[in-house]
Parts: sequence; structure tokens; C-alpha cells
Amino acid sequence: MNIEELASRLLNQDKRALARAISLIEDGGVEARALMKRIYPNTGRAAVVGVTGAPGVGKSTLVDGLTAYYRQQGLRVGVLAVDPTSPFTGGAILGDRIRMQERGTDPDVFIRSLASRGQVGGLSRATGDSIRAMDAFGKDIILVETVGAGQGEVEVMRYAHTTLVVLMPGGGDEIQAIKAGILEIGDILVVNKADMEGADRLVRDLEMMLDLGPESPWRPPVMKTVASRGAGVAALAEKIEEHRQYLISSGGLDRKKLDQVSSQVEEIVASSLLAEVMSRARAAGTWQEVVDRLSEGTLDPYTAAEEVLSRHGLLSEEG
Ligand SMILES: Nc1nc2c(ncn2[C@@H]2O[C@H](COP(=O)(O)OP(=O)(O)OP(=O)(O)O)[C@@H](O)[C@H]2O)c(=O)[nH]1
Ligand SMILES: [Mg+2]
Repeated sequence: MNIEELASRLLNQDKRALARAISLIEDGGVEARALMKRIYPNTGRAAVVGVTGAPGVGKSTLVDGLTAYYRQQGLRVGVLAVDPTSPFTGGAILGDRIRMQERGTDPDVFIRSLASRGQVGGLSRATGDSIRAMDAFGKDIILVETVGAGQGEVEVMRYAHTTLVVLMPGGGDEIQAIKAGILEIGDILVVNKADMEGADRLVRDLEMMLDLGPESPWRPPVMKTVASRGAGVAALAEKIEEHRQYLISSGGLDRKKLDQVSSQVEEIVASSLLAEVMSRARAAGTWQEVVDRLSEGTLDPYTAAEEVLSRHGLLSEEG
């Protein structure tokens, strides 16, 4: 199937075309770039909600509950489970896929997982482009689940318009989350497993922490849920909508979208330049020469990079 045909099938809501598109995006080759160029004008409509938090806090259960809620509203839902921690297999996410299988038979729900193939940068690009593909397909809302407690999901969450940071009582993971800078990215803090002891205390601790934080026109609300029973999910969905309205009225949504797309352009320029310089340096034998001198110990990495750039970079005579 050529790219033109794939794009038109995707835009006509052919689920298999969407699945194929995301596979191409994961591979990250020229075909994916051609596809993204073609479908870009059809993007920008979907609401993107990120769900992050430590392993096992109930993110997938919550995503499942939100999916059910949105389906009742007649909205078309895309779910993207992104795992920056486990390369290749996406072990944790496999379980989610099985759990979500029932939801997956609903023609208006599309579920897909992305696992790290080694570099966080590649996963981040694939996440952004997969969200765009789902958006162009016609999803009204896209839920992006990502696991862990570190840079990986902060990176992935920049594609979300509204980010939910999920915590559970007794995990002590709020300390971890604070340390890793995860709480700061939360537009809504969710205390899930509110049926367990310590939920109210965790809510109080989080509120206190928010009191100490900088004043902001949007103070992240702290919501309690029991995702396994669907309790609190409707109220959470209402808060998500409230945040979206706040973003729209404050101009924050347009700003976020522009920030995201312009930083993507920066990344594309950077990686294209890198590829070009390296291929010239390899072809001219400069690279081998530099590596040889590094191995002899007669060259430091800074001087080495300067030599490569001065001979093959933008400022070189070669052009
Ligand atoms: N008691 C209780 N258990 C819950 C609740 N929500 C989810 N669980 C259970 O917690 C476990 C983990 O739930 P998941 O939804 O897989 O959690 P997750 O955050 O997606 O986990 P990872 O993707 O592995 O990081 C499952 O056994 C759920 O049934 C809840 O509100 N209360
Ligand atoms: Mg999960």
C-alpha cells in the first residue's frame, strides 16, 4: 500500500490503516515522514490526556474507567500506552492490553502500546506522531498512559494537554514523585485506591504541598478515585474538561500546541544535521582518523568534535 492510499484510508477511519501507520511511525523511516506530512492538516482537534504515576497505582484501571465514561458520552477514544522503561517487550503493558481487550472490541476504541527501542528521544517522537495519527483518524480524546518515575515520562507527557499524576496511599511514592519532578507536571493529582487506608492523609499532604508551592491561576485539584469500582471517575472526567476549558480560555492550549510543534521542528533539524555531518565525516575518513587518535590517547573529545565540525559542519568550506 502506498502512503497516499494509507493516508486516505486512515482519514476514512480504517482501523487497520491506523495500526499500520503507527507501525511505520515506530520504525521512524522516510515513509512515516511522508505520512505525517500528508495527515498533518487533519490534526489538532483531539483532546490529549496524559496519565502517569508509579507502577501499579492503577493507571490502566483508571484509563479503562475513563474510556468507558467517554464512550457513554458518545466520544471516540484512542488509548496509547507508552513504556519508557522496558525496551522491546513492554512487559507491563502487555498485561494492560489483555485487560483492555474487551474495550478493544468496541469499534470506537483504539488501543495501542509503544515500548522504548533504546532511546527516549525515539520513543518521544513516536508518541507525538502516534497521537497525531489518532487525532487525524478522528479520535475525540486520546489517553496516554506512561509508567515510571523519571525523565522518560516527563518527556512523553509534554504531548498531553492535561496531565494526571496518579498516586496511591501507603506507597510513599509521593516522595519519589516530588523528587523526580513528576508532581510538578500534574494538572490534576489523583489519589487512586481511595478504598485503602491512608487516602485522606495523602490528600491532605498533597494539599499542604500545593499550599507551599508557587501561586498559579490553575491550582491542581486533588481527586480521589477507586478506579477498580469506577468510583470518582465521572468527577475526574469533569475536572479534565474544566482544565481543558481553562486552557482554551487562557490561550494556554494554543501555546502548548505551538511549543510542542516548534520543539519538534528543532529536534528534526538537530537529528538531520547530525546525520548529515556524521555521514560526511565517515565518507571522508575523518571519523576513522578521529577514532584512531582517540584510541592512541592523543586527542580529547572536545577537540575531536571541533575537528569534525570544522571540516564537515556548517562552517566548513565543503558547505
Ligand atoms: N484496591 C484497589 N485496587 C485497585 C484500584 N485501582 C486499581 N487497582 C488494582 O491495582 C492493580 C494495578 O492496577 P493497574 O491499573 O494495572 O495499575 P497501573 O498503574 O496501570 O500499573 P502499571 O501499568 O504496571 O504501572 C490491579 O490489580 C488493579 O485491580 C483501586 O481503586 N483500589
Ligand atoms: Mg498500566
